[in-house]
Amino acid sequence: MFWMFFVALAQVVGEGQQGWQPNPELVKKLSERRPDVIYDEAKVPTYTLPDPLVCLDGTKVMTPELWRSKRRPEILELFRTHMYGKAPIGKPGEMTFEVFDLDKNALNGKATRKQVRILFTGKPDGLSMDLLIYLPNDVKRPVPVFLLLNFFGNHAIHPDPAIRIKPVWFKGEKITPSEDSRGRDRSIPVERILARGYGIATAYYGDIAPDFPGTFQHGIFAAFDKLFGEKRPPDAWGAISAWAWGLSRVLDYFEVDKDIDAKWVVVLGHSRLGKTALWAGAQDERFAIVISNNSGCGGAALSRRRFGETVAIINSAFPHWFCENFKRYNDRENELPIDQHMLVALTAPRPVYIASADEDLWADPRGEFLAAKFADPVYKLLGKEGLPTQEMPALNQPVMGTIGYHIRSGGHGLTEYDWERYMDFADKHFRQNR
Ligand code: GTR
Repeated sequence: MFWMFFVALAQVVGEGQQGWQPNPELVKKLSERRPDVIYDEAKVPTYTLPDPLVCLDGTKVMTPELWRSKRRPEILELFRTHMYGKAPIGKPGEMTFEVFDLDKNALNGKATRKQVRILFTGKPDGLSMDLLIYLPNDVKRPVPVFLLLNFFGNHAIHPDPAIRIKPVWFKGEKITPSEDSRGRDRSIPVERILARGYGIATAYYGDIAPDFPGTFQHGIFAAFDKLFGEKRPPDAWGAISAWAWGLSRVLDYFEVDKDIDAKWVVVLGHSRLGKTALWAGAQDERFAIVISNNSGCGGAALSRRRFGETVAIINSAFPHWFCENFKRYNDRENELPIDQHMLVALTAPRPVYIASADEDLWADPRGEFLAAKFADPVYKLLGKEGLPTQEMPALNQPVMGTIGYHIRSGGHGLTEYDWERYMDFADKHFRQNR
C-alpha cells in the first residue's frame, strides 16, 4: 500500500520537468512582485489528488455503470456542497422567451440575427437576460452554435448598430452604455465563426447576477433566494453557479428554436467565465462540448498545486464567486474532497477542451494541463480516447482527443488563435458524431 501511494506522488511531482516551460525572466519578475505567490515550479508543494475513480466509501469504479450511477453524482454533489454552491431552482416554470428582433439579412446578408429576451420570472418588468444570436445564412438548419457569456454587454461584442443596448453594471450601479462603446470587446470573431459554419450566441453575465460582493442583493439572487429564508446557507450558490445556471436557461431557449441544433451546443468561457463554462457543462449534460479558456484557479487549475492564484487569494478577492463552505479550504487545499481534474471529468464522455496561455502564470498553465491529464482515466473507463498525450505539449502545439489542450503564446485573453482551435475541435467531433 505504502509504495503505491509513493508512486502516485512521484508521478505528480515529476510533472514539472516536461514540455512547456515558463519564461524564467517572467517567473523572476512575478515572484519579486508577489513573494507570497508561487510562480516557481520548484516551490509547488507535494500533494496527492483524490482519485476520481474511487468512491468516498472506498469502492473502486471499474465500470461505466458505476461511474454514472454512483461516482459521478457523488462528485457533482461534492462540488455543489464544498465549492460552487447549490442552485435552488432548475428551469423556472414561469420563465418565458420574447424574440424581439429577427433580421435575416444581418451583417451584409451573411447572417440571421436574433435577439431574445429571457424573462426569468415571466414578468415583463422582472429580471431578464438578452440573448444575441447570429446564424450563418449559407448553412443548413438546424445550426450548431457556440455559446458564451460576455463581460461588457451584447452591444460591445460587435459594432452592428441593431444590437439592443441594455444597462450594464458599473461600480455597483446600473448605467446605460454609450453608443460609442459598441464593438469595443474584440474577443468574439463573429464573422470568422459564421464563415466556419457555426452560429454564435452570447449574453451579458451581469444580466444574471452582477460581479461584486453585494451581488446577493441583486439579479437572480434577489429574484429567487427568498426560498432560503433569512440567512443564506453555507452551501447556497455563489455567482459562478448563478452564471452557469443562466447558461442552462439559454439551452432551454435553444430547445424551442428550430434554427438551432440544441444537441450541438458548445459552451465556452474565458477566465471567470471559463470557470463558469466548466461548471455549467459539468451539471448540464445537454451541452455537447465544454471549453475552458484560461480559467485558472476555481476553473481547470488544480487547487492543490497552490501555483499562482490560490483558494485563499480567490476567496478574499472575490468572496461572492463560490459558496461560503469553500472558504474553509483557504490554505487547506489538501482537505478538499475534490480537485479540479474531477470537474473536468464530470464532462465525460463529452469532449472538453482546456486552454492556457504562456504568460498567464496567475492561472497556472501546468495545473490546467494536469487537470486534463488526471481526468483522462474517466474518459478511458467510458471507452473514449481521452487526452492523447501524457506530457504537457510545447507552445502552440494543440492536442485534440476527446480531451483537447493547448498553451499558446501571449497572455491572459480569448484570442483568434484560441477560437480557431476550438472550431477545429468542434469540427473534429461534429464530423465524427453529428
Ligand atoms: C482575476 C482572477 C482570476 C480570473 C480573472 C478574470 O482577477 O484572479 O481568477 O478569473 O480575474 O476573470 O479575468
